Amino acid sequence: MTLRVGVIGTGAIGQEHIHRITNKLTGAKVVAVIDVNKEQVQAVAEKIDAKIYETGHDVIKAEDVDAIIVTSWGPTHEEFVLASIAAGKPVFCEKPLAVTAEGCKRIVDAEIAHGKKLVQVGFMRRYDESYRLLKETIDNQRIGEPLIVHCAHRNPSVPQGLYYGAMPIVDTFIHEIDVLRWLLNDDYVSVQAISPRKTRDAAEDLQDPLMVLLETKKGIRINGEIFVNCRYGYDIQCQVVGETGVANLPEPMSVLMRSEAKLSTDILVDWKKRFIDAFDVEIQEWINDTLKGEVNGPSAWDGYFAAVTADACVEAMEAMNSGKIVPISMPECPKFYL
Ligand code: NAI
Ligand code: NAD
Ligand code: ISE
Repeated sequence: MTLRVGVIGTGAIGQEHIHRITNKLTGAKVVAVIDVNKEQVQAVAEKIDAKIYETGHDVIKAEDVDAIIVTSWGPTHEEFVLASIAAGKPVFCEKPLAVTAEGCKRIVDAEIAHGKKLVQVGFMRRYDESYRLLKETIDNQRIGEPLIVHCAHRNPSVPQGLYYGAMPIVDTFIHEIDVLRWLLNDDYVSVQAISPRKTRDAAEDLQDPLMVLLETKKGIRINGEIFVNCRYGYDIQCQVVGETGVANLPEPMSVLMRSEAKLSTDILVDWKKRFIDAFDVEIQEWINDTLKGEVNGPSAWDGYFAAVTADACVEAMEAMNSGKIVPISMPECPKFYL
């Protein structure tokens, strides 16, 4: 059986997912697309022979669409995920699940009321081989109990005018928020934020770089750096300091060169390439699970947890350098998601 997929939002990542479903993965076909940018969606639809709809809601309602992928702009996610649940259709939603914790909670409540899991969130780092190796190292106690995590999320640049305010947290650091909770098998209890000297390349309305200090239930301290105009590359770093050793996230594979009096390796510059294999595994597993009527990837609850943490990080960011420690508290995870 082939899963007939409708994609809402054919921008950068929408096109990436359509390409992988059409050319690399098995078991699914993109039959419906929609984007508010009509020229762009037209060009995408022609390449894959998919039908173009007027709105995201028309895609969700279409009888020949079995499952939905939401890759539109973040603030539209909640509306399309809620409509997919109302239609009883499985939905894969890129991060963030919704732009506020309240929005995520509405999705959690709707899914529980529906009575069956339908929602998966695009936290693809859990599918990345290097993060999986790091998790195995921690789970097998090869560095004892983890005590400290140093991590960095660096982008070469961000689009001027389109990336501002709280986006370093809600759009970028949200990946660390999810993956570190999974990696450490722990939950967060508090956060504070610090602004280092600002780079000259950052827009006026953006604190870049930014540092957040998270504390977990087990007392692990996480020192997170978000630097989205670092210029030199797309660089994701994670170092876990344990009782008996230190474990580092493996670097992406690159040829070790001896040339022009230098010993060097390349650094990637594009997020699409850094996590290309993780995205493939993530979407293939989503297709396979959806065909079986299951959801096994990051859930709406994970999306909600990330959003509650992100909200606290934003509150801490707004009180930057004041020493304010913002508590992070979550209700008990409902049985539905255990
Ligand atoms: P983008 O701006 O390239 O694409 C978004 C598309 O959504 C645009 O084409 C826009 O016209 C369309 N759109 C917006 N509102 C719409 C609506 N109401 N109905 C239909 N189409 C609508 O953005 P990009 O980079 O593709 O990001 C999209 C989402 O994917 C974001 O939520 C982002 O956070 C997430 N993302 C996830 C990544 C990951 O690493 N998992 C990487 C990049 C993006
Ligand atoms: P993008 O701006 O390139 O694409 C978004 C598209 O959504 C645009 O084409 C826009 O026209 C369309 N759109 C906006 N509102 C719409 C609506 N109401 N109906 C239909 N289409 C609509 O952005 P992107 O980089 O592709 O990011 C999209 C989402 O994917 C974001 O939520 C982003 O956070 C997420 N993302 C995740 C990762 C990741 O690493 N997992 C990477 C990139 C983006
Ligand atoms: C983007 O939306 C992503 O999800 C990328 O993974 C991240 O590195 C980037 O900062 C975000 O804007």
